[in-house]
Amino acid sequence: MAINGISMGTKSLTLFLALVTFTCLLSSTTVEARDIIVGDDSGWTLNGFNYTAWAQGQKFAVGDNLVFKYDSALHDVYMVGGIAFKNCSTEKKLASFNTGNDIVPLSMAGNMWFLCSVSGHCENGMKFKITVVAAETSDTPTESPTATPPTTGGAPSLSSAASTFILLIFAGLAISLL
Ligand SMILES: [Cu+2]
Repeated sequence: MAINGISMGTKSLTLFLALVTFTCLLSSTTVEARDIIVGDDSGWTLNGFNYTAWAQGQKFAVGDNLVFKYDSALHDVYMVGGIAFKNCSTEKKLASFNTGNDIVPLSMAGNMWFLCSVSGHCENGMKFKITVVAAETSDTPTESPTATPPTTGGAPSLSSAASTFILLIFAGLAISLL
């Protein structure tokens, strides 16, 4: 009787630990911030690199960092709005950087536009738009022309619902074994 009780307790404990481990794995794999180097090995430069195509081939999520690597004597980085972007205008900049190794955190979902303010550089390709999606989603970004950052409600609640579901399965399993 006593031995039986101990073995049952151990079984429950094992299940509990398995549940905790699983939950930790679940949360650690879904949130993974990355440093995305603009232009990959080319960096941020005026050499005919197609930044528009580059940006379209990337996935940008909240929590990632955009890293601009360039010669600060030759280029800079301006963050602008959609209309300014079209016109290569820097009059209404939202932010600007010029260290040559600029790290721009992608802190919210929505569109972001970047360009180089040096005369002629934007017109010659040093510009690109990105669409930042909420973390933990693998959906394709919505093509909204205006920057209307969606609230980050959908994905995390879906993930937590999944965790709850898994928790319930484990709980049911533990009870059935008792
Ligand atoms: Cu430039």
